[in-house]
Amino acid sequence: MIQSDLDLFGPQPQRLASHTVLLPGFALGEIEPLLDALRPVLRAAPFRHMRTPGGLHMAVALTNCGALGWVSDEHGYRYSATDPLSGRPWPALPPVILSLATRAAAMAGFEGFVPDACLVNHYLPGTRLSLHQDRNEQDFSQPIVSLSLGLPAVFLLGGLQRADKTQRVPLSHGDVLIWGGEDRLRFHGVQPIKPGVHPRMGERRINLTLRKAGS
Ligand code: MD3
Ligand code: FE
Repeated sequence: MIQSDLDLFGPQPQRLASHTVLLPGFALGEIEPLLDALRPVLRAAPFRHMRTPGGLHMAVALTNCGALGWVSDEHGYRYSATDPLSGRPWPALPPVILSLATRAAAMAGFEGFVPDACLVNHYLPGTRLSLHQDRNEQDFSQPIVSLSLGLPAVFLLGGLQRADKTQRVPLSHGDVLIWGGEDRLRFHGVQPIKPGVHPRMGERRINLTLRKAGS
C-alpha cells in the first residue's frame, strides 16, 4: 500500500511570525552541491574566532563569502570587502548558494532578493550565540535567509526589545529560515548546541546567513 501522495511533498512551510517563514528541509535535495561549493570557500577563507569590541573572542567561529563579509574587531562590527586574515577579497558567493537564497526568499514573499554577503557560522557542541539584533546592514527592508547544516539547534526568536519573551524554534540539517519586514530587527540567538554527531556533518553545526549588506 502506497502512502498518501501529499506526504511526498515533505513538511510544509511554517509561519513563525508575520514576516518569518521556516522551510523545513528545503535544502535537503541539494546538500552535496552546497557542500561542494562551500569547500573551496573554507579553504580560501578558513573559520576563525573574531574578537569582539570588548576584547573577548566569539564562541562561534566564522567566515564569509560574497562581495561583503561581516567582521568584528576591537573597533566594532561592520561589513568589509576584504578578509582581514588574508587581506584579499572574500571568496565569491557560489551560484548554488545564491540560487537557494533567492528561491527561498521568493517562497516567503520576498521576490528578487539578491544577497551580496554570506556569513558562515561554525558551532561546536556547547557553542551558543547570545541574543542580539542584526543591524549592520544598509537596508532593513531586505530579508535575511539562513540555512542550517549539521547538528540540530534551538533558535531563539525574540521581539523588538531585548526583554521580550522568546519562542524556541528547533532547526535541523537542511532547514531554511527567512525573515524580513517588521521581523527583521527582532532579537534572536542560538541555545548551546547539544553534544552529538551528525551523520553527514560530524560534530558541528554550520549556519549560512545570506544578506543584502551593501546598497
Ligand atoms: C530571525 N545567526 O549570524 S540564523 C547571525 O544560527 C545569526 O547562526 C544564527 O543570528 C545562526 O547573525 C541565526 C537565523 C536568524 C538570524 C537573524 C534573525 C533568524 C532571525 C533576525 C530576526 C529574526
Ligand atoms: Fe543574527
